[in-house]
Amino acid sequence: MPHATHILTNCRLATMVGSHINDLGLIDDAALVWQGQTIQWVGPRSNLPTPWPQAAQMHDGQGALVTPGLIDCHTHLVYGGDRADEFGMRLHGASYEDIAKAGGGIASTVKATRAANSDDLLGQSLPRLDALLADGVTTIEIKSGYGLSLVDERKCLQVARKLAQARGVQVRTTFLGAHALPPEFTARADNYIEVVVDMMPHLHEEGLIDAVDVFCERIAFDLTQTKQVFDAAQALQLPVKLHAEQLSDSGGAALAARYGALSCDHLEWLSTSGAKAMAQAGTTAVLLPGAFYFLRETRVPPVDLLRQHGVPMAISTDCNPGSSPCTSLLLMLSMACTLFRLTPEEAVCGVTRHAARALGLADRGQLQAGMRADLALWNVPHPTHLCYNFGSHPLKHRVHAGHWPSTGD
Ligand code: DI6
Ligand code: FE
Repeated sequence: MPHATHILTNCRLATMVGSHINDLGLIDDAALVWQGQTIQWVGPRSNLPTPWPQAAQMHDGQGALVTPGLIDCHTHLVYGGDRADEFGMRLHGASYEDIAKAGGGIASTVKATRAANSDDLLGQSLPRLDALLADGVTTIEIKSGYGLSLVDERKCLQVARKLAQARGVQVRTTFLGAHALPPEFTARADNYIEVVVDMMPHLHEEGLIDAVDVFCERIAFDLTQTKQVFDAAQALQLPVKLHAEQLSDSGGAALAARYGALSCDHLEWLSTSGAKAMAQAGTTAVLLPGAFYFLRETRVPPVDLLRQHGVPMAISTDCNPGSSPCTSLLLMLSMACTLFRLTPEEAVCGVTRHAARALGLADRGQLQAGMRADLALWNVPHPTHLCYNFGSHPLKHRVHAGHWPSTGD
Protein backbone atom coordinates (compact mmCIF):
# COMPACT_ATOMS: atom_id res chain seq x y z
CA MET A 1 0.00 0.00 0.00
CA PRO A 2 1.45 3.43 -0.86
CA HIS A 3 2.19 5.66 2.11
CA ALA A 4 -0.40 8.28 2.98
CA THR A 5 0.29 11.86 1.93
CA HIS A 6 -0.17 14.65 4.47
CA ILE A 7 -0.46 18.40 3.95
CA LEU A 8 0.02 20.79 6.86
CA THR A 9 -1.07 24.41 6.42
CA ASN A 10 -1.91 27.41 8.60
CA CYS A 11 1.51 27.46 10.19
CA ARG A 12 4.83 29.32 10.31
CA LEU A 13 7.83 27.15 9.51
CA ALA A 14 11.31 27.51 10.94
CA THR A 15 13.02 25.35 8.32
CA MET A 16 16.60 25.89 9.56
CA VAL A 17 17.54 26.11 5.88
CA GLY A 18 19.60 29.06 4.71
CA SER A 19 22.99 30.15 3.49
CA HIS A 20 24.29 30.97 6.98
CA ILE A 21 24.82 28.10 9.43
CA ASN A 22 22.46 29.66 11.94
CA ASP A 23 19.62 30.76 9.64
CA LEU A 24 16.15 30.00 10.96
CA GLY A 25 14.69 29.88 7.44
CA LEU A 26 11.30 31.26 8.48
CA ILE A 27 8.34 30.87 6.11
CA ASP A 28 5.08 32.55 7.11
CA ASP A 29 1.71 31.15 6.03
CA ALA A 30 3.52 28.01 4.93
CA ALA A 31 2.63 24.53 3.75
CA LEU A 32 4.51 21.31 4.32
CA VAL A 33 3.79 18.06 2.51
CA TRP A 34 5.06 14.65 3.50
CA GLN A 35 4.48 11.12 2.34
CA GLY A 36 5.19 8.24 4.66
CA GLN A 37 8.14 9.44 6.67
CA THR A 38 9.67 11.75 4.09
CA ILE A 39 9.06 15.45 3.45
CA GLN A 40 8.02 16.08 -0.18
CA TRP A 41 7.50 19.80 -0.39
CA VAL A 42 8.05 22.91 1.77
CA GLY A 43 7.17 26.50 0.94
CA PRO A 44 4.68 29.36 1.16
CA ARG A 45 1.13 28.03 0.96
CA SER A 46 0.43 30.24 -2.02
CA ASN A 47 3.04 28.27 -4.02
CA LEU A 48 1.66 24.86 -3.10
CA PRO A 49 0.77 23.04 -6.31
CA THR A 50 -3.02 22.53 -6.25
CA PRO A 51 -4.59 20.17 -6.50
CA TRP A 52 -1.78 18.09 -4.96
CA PRO A 53 -1.23 15.07 -7.26
CA GLN A 54 -2.13 12.47 -4.63
CA ALA A 55 -5.12 12.35 -2.32
CA ALA A 56 -3.88 13.85 0.93
CA GLN A 57 -4.84 14.13 4.58
CA MET A 58 -5.11 17.81 5.47
CA HIS A 59 -3.87 19.12 8.83
CA ASP A 60 -4.66 22.57 10.22
CA GLY A 61 -1.64 23.92 12.11
CA GLN A 62 -3.89 26.47 13.88
CA GLY A 63 -1.21 29.10 13.56
CA ALA A 64 1.52 26.98 15.16
CA LEU A 65 5.23 27.50 14.77
CA VAL A 66 6.71 24.35 13.23
CA THR A 67 10.34 23.36 13.70
CA PRO A 68 12.15 20.15 12.91
CA GLY A 69 11.66 17.62 15.72
CA LEU A 70 14.30 18.40 18.34
CA ILE A 71 17.43 16.28 18.61
CA ASP A 72 19.06 15.61 21.98
CA CYS A 73 22.52 14.59 20.78
CA HIS A 74 24.31 13.78 24.08
CA THR A 75 22.63 11.84 26.88
CA HIS A 76 23.47 9.15 29.40
CA LEU A 77 19.76 8.45 29.89
CA VAL A 78 19.97 4.73 30.75
CA TYR A 79 21.18 4.30 34.34
CA GLY A 80 20.09 2.84 37.64
CA GLY A 81 19.38 4.79 40.83
CA ASP A 82 20.15 8.46 41.38
CA ARG A 83 22.76 10.65 43.05
CA ALA A 84 20.62 13.00 45.12
CA ASP A 85 22.81 12.16 48.15
CA GLU A 86 25.89 13.49 46.35
CA PHE A 87 24.01 16.64 45.47
CA GLY A 88 23.56 17.10 49.22
CA MET A 89 27.28 16.37 49.84
CA ARG A 90 28.27 18.99 47.33
CA LEU A 91 26.06 21.50 49.13
CA HIS A 92 27.95 20.59 52.29
CA GLY A 93 31.23 21.50 50.62
CA ALA A 94 32.53 18.43 48.71
CA SER A 95 33.47 18.93 45.07
CA TYR A 96 32.42 16.70 42.12
CA GLU A 97 36.04 15.62 41.71
CA ASP A 98 36.45 14.91 45.49
CA ILE A 99 33.39 12.65 45.39
CA ALA A 100 34.65 10.84 42.29
CA LYS A 101 38.09 10.29 43.88
CA ALA A 102 36.46 8.87 47.04
CA GLY A 103 34.72 6.15 45.01
CA GLY A 104 31.40 7.92 44.61
CA GLY A 105 30.36 9.71 41.47
CA ILE A 106 30.13 7.63 38.33
CA ALA A 107 31.20 4.51 40.28
CA SER A 108 28.10 4.67 42.47
CA THR A 109 25.85 4.77 39.40
CA VAL A 110 27.80 1.84 37.95
CA LYS A 111 26.94 -0.15 41.07
CA ALA A 112 23.23 0.67 40.83
CA THR A 113 23.17 0.04 37.07
CA ARG A 114 24.87 -3.34 37.38
CA ALA A 115 22.39 -4.33 40.09
CA ALA A 116 19.35 -3.50 37.94
CA ASN A 117 18.00 -5.96 35.39
CA SER A 118 16.89 -4.85 31.91
CA ASP A 119 13.26 -4.39 32.90
CA ASP A 120 14.21 -2.24 35.90
CA LEU A 121 16.49 -0.14 33.76
CA LEU A 122 13.82 0.27 31.12
CA GLY A 123 11.28 1.24 33.77
CA GLN A 124 13.66 3.78 35.32
CA SER A 125 14.67 5.26 31.98
CA LEU A 126 11.23 5.62 30.36
CA PRO A 127 10.02 8.59 32.46
CA ARG A 128 13.20 10.45 31.55
CA LEU A 129 12.62 9.72 27.87
CA ASP A 130 8.96 10.73 28.14
CA ALA A 131 9.92 14.07 29.64
CA LEU A 132 12.23 14.74 26.69
CA LEU A 133 9.56 13.73 24.19
CA ALA A 134 7.18 16.20 25.83
CA ASP A 135 9.74 18.86 24.84
CA GLY A 136 9.42 17.91 21.16
CA VAL A 137 12.39 15.52 20.90
CA THR A 138 12.20 13.05 18.00
CA THR A 139 15.83 11.79 17.95
CA ILE A 140 17.97 11.09 20.96
CA GLU A 141 21.48 9.80 21.44
CA ILE A 142 22.03 7.49 24.40
CA LYS A 143 25.46 6.50 25.66
CA SER A 144 26.42 3.42 27.59
CA GLY A 145 29.09 3.88 30.25
CA TYR A 146 27.46 2.86 33.52
CA GLY A 147 27.91 -0.87 32.93
CA LEU A 148 31.67 -1.03 32.30
CA SER A 149 31.69 -4.79 31.64
CA LEU A 150 30.63 -6.61 28.51
CA VAL A 151 27.37 -7.91 30.00
CA ASP A 152 26.42 -4.65 31.64
CA GLU A 153 27.33 -2.44 28.70
CA ARG A 154 25.33 -4.78 26.46
CA LYS A 155 22.39 -4.60 28.85
CA CYS A 156 22.39 -0.78 28.78
CA LEU A 157 22.72 -0.57 24.99
CA GLN A 158 19.91 -3.10 24.56
CA VAL A 159 17.72 -1.04 26.88
CA ALA A 160 18.50 2.02 24.75
CA ARG A 161 17.30 0.12 21.67
CA LYS A 162 14.19 -1.06 23.54
CA LEU A 163 13.32 2.53 24.44
CA ALA A 164 13.06 3.26 20.70
CA GLN A 165 10.64 0.37 20.28
CA ALA A 166 8.57 1.47 23.28
CA ARG A 167 8.10 5.04 22.05
CA GLY A 168 7.97 6.89 18.74
CA VAL A 169 11.53 8.16 18.77
CA GLN A 170 14.80 7.39 17.01
CA VAL A 171 17.62 6.33 19.31
CA ARG A 172 21.28 6.49 18.33
CA THR A 173 23.52 4.48 20.63
CA THR A 174 27.05 5.45 21.59
CA PHE A 175 29.46 3.03 23.24
CA LEU A 176 31.13 4.84 26.16
CA GLY A 177 32.89 1.87 27.76
CA ALA A 178 35.74 4.30 28.54
CA HIS A 179 33.62 6.46 30.84
CA ALA A 180 35.19 5.57 34.20
CA LEU A 181 37.41 2.93 35.71
CA PRO A 182 35.31 0.14 37.20
CA PRO A 183 36.24 -0.77 40.81
CA GLU A 184 37.70 -4.17 39.84
CA PHE A 185 40.31 -2.34 37.70
CA THR A 186 41.46 0.22 40.29
CA ALA A 187 44.96 1.45 39.35
CA ARG A 188 44.84 -0.69 36.20
CA ALA A 189 43.43 1.75 33.67
CA ASP A 190 45.55 0.38 30.80
CA ASN A 191 44.20 -3.11 31.41
CA TYR A 192 40.66 -1.81 31.47
CA ILE A 193 41.18 -0.01 28.15
CA GLU A 194 42.18 -3.36 26.64
CA VAL A 195 38.87 -4.74 27.90
CA VAL A 196 36.99 -1.83 26.31
CA VAL A 197 38.77 -2.49 23.03
CA ASP A 198 37.82 -6.17 23.28
CA MET A 199 34.15 -5.42 24.02
CA MET A 200 33.72 -3.22 20.97
CA PRO A 201 33.61 -5.78 18.13
CA HIS A 202 31.12 -7.96 20.06
CA LEU A 203 28.70 -5.13 20.73
CA HIS A 204 29.16 -3.82 17.20
CA GLU A 205 28.39 -7.22 15.73
CA GLU A 206 25.17 -7.26 17.76
CA GLY A 207 24.15 -3.98 16.12
CA LEU A 208 24.36 -2.05 19.37
CA ILE A 209 26.88 0.67 18.48
CA ASP A 210 26.35 3.69 16.23
CA ALA A 211 29.36 5.67 17.53
CA VAL A 212 32.16 5.45 20.11
CA ASP A 213 32.94 8.00 22.83
CA VAL A 214 35.56 8.40 25.59
CA PHE A 215 35.66 10.56 28.72
CA CYS A 216 39.09 12.16 28.22
CA GLU A 217 39.87 13.97 31.46
CA ARG A 218 42.27 13.90 34.39
CA ILE A 219 39.66 12.02 36.45
CA ALA A 220 39.02 9.58 33.60
CA PHE A 221 41.20 8.51 30.63
CA ASP A 222 44.26 10.16 29.11
CA LEU A 223 45.15 10.92 25.51
CA THR A 224 47.03 7.66 24.92
CA GLN A 225 44.12 5.60 26.24
CA THR A 226 41.66 7.66 24.21
CA LYS A 227 43.73 7.01 21.10
CA GLN A 228 43.62 3.24 21.72
CA VAL A 229 39.83 3.30 21.88
CA PHE A 230 39.63 5.50 18.77
CA ASP A 231 41.95 3.16 16.84
CA ALA A 232 39.67 0.24 17.69
CA ALA A 233 36.62 2.24 16.56
CA GLN A 234 38.32 3.23 13.36
CA ALA A 235 39.18 -0.40 12.61
CA LEU A 236 35.44 -1.16 12.81
CA GLN A 237 34.61 1.97 10.77
CA LEU A 238 32.66 3.42 13.66
CA PRO A 239 32.56 7.22 14.01
CA VAL A 240 33.99 8.73 17.19
CA LYS A 241 33.08 11.59 19.53
CA LEU A 242 34.75 12.81 22.70
CA HIS A 243 34.00 14.26 26.14
CA ALA A 244 36.77 16.82 25.82
CA GLU A 245 38.14 19.73 27.86
CA GLN A 246 35.29 19.69 30.40
CA LEU A 247 37.36 20.20 33.54
CA SER A 248 40.81 20.90 32.06
CA ASP A 249 42.54 21.46 28.71
CA SER A 250 43.76 17.93 28.01
CA GLY A 251 44.21 18.35 24.24
CA GLY A 252 41.37 15.92 23.60
CA ALA A 253 39.64 18.05 20.96
CA ALA A 254 42.71 18.16 18.71
CA LEU A 255 43.15 14.39 19.04
CA ALA A 256 39.48 13.74 18.25
CA ALA A 257 39.70 16.04 15.23
CA ARG A 258 42.56 13.91 13.89
CA TYR A 259 40.10 11.00 13.89
CA GLY A 260 37.47 13.08 12.06
CA ALA A 261 35.27 13.05 15.18
CA LEU A 262 31.59 13.82 14.70
CA SER A 263 31.63 15.98 17.82
CA CYS A 264 33.62 17.16 20.81
CA ASP A 265 31.43 17.76 23.80
CA HIS A 266 31.59 20.11 26.86
CA LEU A 267 34.67 22.15 25.77
CA GLU A 268 34.77 24.70 28.62
CA TRP A 269 38.61 24.57 28.48
CA LEU A 270 38.97 24.36 24.68
CA SER A 271 42.12 26.10 23.36
CA THR A 272 42.51 28.06 20.13
CA SER A 273 44.45 25.22 18.53
CA GLY A 274 41.72 22.78 19.58
CA ALA A 275 39.05 24.96 17.97
CA LYS A 276 41.08 25.28 14.76
CA ALA A 277 41.55 21.53 14.57
CA MET A 278 37.80 21.01 15.03
CA ALA A 279 37.01 23.53 12.29
CA GLN A 280 39.38 21.81 9.88
CA ALA A 281 37.96 18.38 10.62
CA GLY A 282 34.32 19.54 10.39
CA THR A 283 33.74 18.44 14.00
CA THR A 284 30.66 19.85 15.75
CA ALA A 285 30.96 21.41 19.23
CA VAL A 286 28.31 20.09 21.63
CA LEU A 287 27.69 22.52 24.49
CA LEU A 288 26.13 21.22 27.69
CA PRO A 289 24.87 24.09 29.84
CA GLY A 290 23.11 21.73 32.27
CA ALA A 291 26.42 20.24 33.45
CA PHE A 292 27.99 23.70 33.64
CA TYR A 293 25.10 24.91 35.77
CA PHE A 294 24.78 21.87 38.02
CA LEU A 295 28.54 21.65 38.75
CA ARG A 296 28.60 25.41 39.24
CA GLU A 297 31.42 25.77 36.74
CA THR A 298 32.62 29.31 36.17
CA ARG A 299 34.49 28.91 32.91
CA VAL A 300 32.15 29.15 29.95
CA PRO A 301 32.99 27.41 26.65
CA PRO A 302 34.80 29.78 24.25
CA VAL A 303 31.76 30.58 22.14
CA ASP A 304 33.42 33.50 20.33
CA LEU A 305 36.34 31.29 19.35
CA LEU A 306 33.95 28.66 17.97
CA ARG A 307 32.06 31.36 16.04
CA GLN A 308 35.28 32.83 14.70
CA HIS A 309 36.34 29.47 13.28
CA GLY A 310 32.86 28.60 12.00
CA VAL A 311 32.51 25.53 14.23
CA PRO A 312 28.79 24.62 14.41
CA MET A 313 27.49 24.51 17.98
CA ALA A 314 24.94 21.94 19.14
CA ILE A 315 23.16 22.04 22.52
CA SER A 316 22.17 19.02 24.56
CA THR A 317 20.96 17.96 28.00
CA ASP A 318 23.83 15.57 28.92
CA CYS A 319 21.02 13.87 30.88
CA ASN A 320 22.87 11.89 33.58
CA PRO A 321 22.56 11.38 37.33
CA GLY A 322 25.81 13.09 38.37
CA SER A 323 26.48 16.28 36.46
CA SER A 324 23.18 17.05 34.71
CA PRO A 325 20.06 15.31 36.04
CA CYS A 326 18.03 17.19 33.47
CA THR A 327 15.23 16.03 31.19
CA SER A 328 14.30 19.27 29.44
CA LEU A 329 15.97 20.22 26.18
CA LEU A 330 14.00 23.47 26.13
CA LEU A 331 15.54 24.45 29.45
CA MET A 332 18.94 23.94 27.82
CA LEU A 333 17.98 26.49 25.16
CA SER A 334 17.34 29.06 27.83
CA MET A 335 20.59 28.22 29.64
CA ALA A 336 22.64 28.24 26.42
CA CYS A 337 21.45 31.79 25.81
CA THR A 338 21.62 33.08 29.38
CA LEU A 339 24.76 31.31 30.63
CA PHE A 340 26.76 30.90 27.40
CA ARG A 341 25.41 33.97 25.55
CA LEU A 342 24.32 32.08 22.45
CA THR A 343 21.84 33.92 20.29
CA PRO A 344 18.36 32.37 20.11
CA GLU A 345 19.07 31.52 16.44
CA GLU A 346 22.26 29.67 17.41
CA ALA A 347 20.51 27.86 20.24
CA VAL A 348 17.57 26.65 18.14
CA CYS A 349 19.94 25.56 15.33
CA GLY A 350 21.88 23.80 18.11
CA VAL A 351 19.01 21.42 18.89
CA THR A 352 18.07 20.81 15.25
CA ARG A 353 20.49 21.24 12.36
CA HIS A 354 23.76 21.12 14.30
CA ALA A 355 22.59 18.37 16.66
CA ALA A 356 21.88 16.22 13.59
CA ARG A 357 25.41 16.92 12.40
CA ALA A 358 26.83 15.95 15.81
CA LEU A 359 25.26 12.53 15.23
CA GLY A 360 26.33 12.29 11.60
CA LEU A 361 22.68 12.30 10.45
CA ALA A 362 22.13 14.09 7.14
CA ASP A 363 18.41 13.33 6.89
CA ARG A 364 17.03 15.49 9.70
CA GLY A 365 17.33 18.74 11.63
CA GLN A 366 15.99 20.85 8.75
CA LEU A 367 12.66 21.04 6.97
CA GLN A 368 13.16 20.43 3.28
CA ALA A 369 12.19 17.88 0.65
CA GLY A 370 13.93 14.56 1.23
CA MET A 371 14.34 15.01 5.01
CA ARG A 372 12.52 12.93 7.60
CA ALA A 373 9.05 14.13 8.57
CA ASP A 374 10.01 14.68 12.20
CA LEU A 375 8.25 17.84 13.35
CA ALA A 376 7.49 19.79 16.48
CA LEU A 377 4.46 22.13 16.48
CA TRP A 378 4.60 24.87 19.09
CA ASN A 379 2.14 27.23 20.70
CA VAL A 380 4.54 30.15 20.26
CA PRO A 381 4.90 32.68 17.44
CA HIS A 382 8.69 32.67 16.96
CA PRO A 383 11.66 30.38 17.76
CA THR A 384 13.04 33.00 20.16
CA HIS A 385 10.15 32.13 22.49
CA LEU A 386 11.53 28.60 22.85
CA CYS A 387 14.61 30.16 24.47
CA TYR A 388 12.92 33.04 26.24
CA ASN A 389 10.30 31.18 28.29
CA PHE A 390 11.84 28.72 30.67
CA GLY A 391 9.94 26.06 32.55
CA SER A 392 7.03 26.34 30.12
CA HIS A 393 5.52 23.57 28.04
CA PRO A 394 4.76 25.05 24.64
CA LEU A 395 4.63 21.80 22.64
CA LYS A 396 1.38 21.39 20.75
CA HIS A 397 2.08 18.28 18.66
CA ARG A 398 5.01 16.08 17.91
CA VAL A 399 5.21 14.25 14.59
CA HIS A 400 7.68 11.37 14.48
CA ALA A 401 8.44 9.63 11.17
CA GLY A 402 5.38 11.21 9.59
CA HIS A 403 2.85 10.01 12.18
CA TRP A 404 0.35 12.76 12.84
CA PRO A 405 -0.83 12.35 16.44
CA SER A 406 -4.34 11.00 16.76
CA THR A 407 -6.84 13.00 18.81
CA GLY A 408 -6.03 12.81 22.48
CA ASP A 409 -2.27 12.28 21.93
N1 DI6 B 1 30.92 13.89 31.75
C1 DI6 B 1 29.83 14.20 32.40
O1 DI6 B 1 29.47 15.31 32.63
C2 DI6 B 1 29.13 12.98 32.74
N2 DI6 B 1 29.94 11.99 32.17
C3 DI6 B 1 30.97 12.54 31.62
O2 DI6 B 1 31.81 11.90 31.02
C4 DI6 B 1 29.00 12.79 34.20
C5 DI6 B 1 28.48 11.45 34.53
C6 DI6 B 1 28.21 11.24 36.00
O3 DI6 B 1 28.65 12.00 36.88
O4 DI6 B 1 27.53 10.24 36.28
FE1 FE C 1 28.24 13.45 29.06
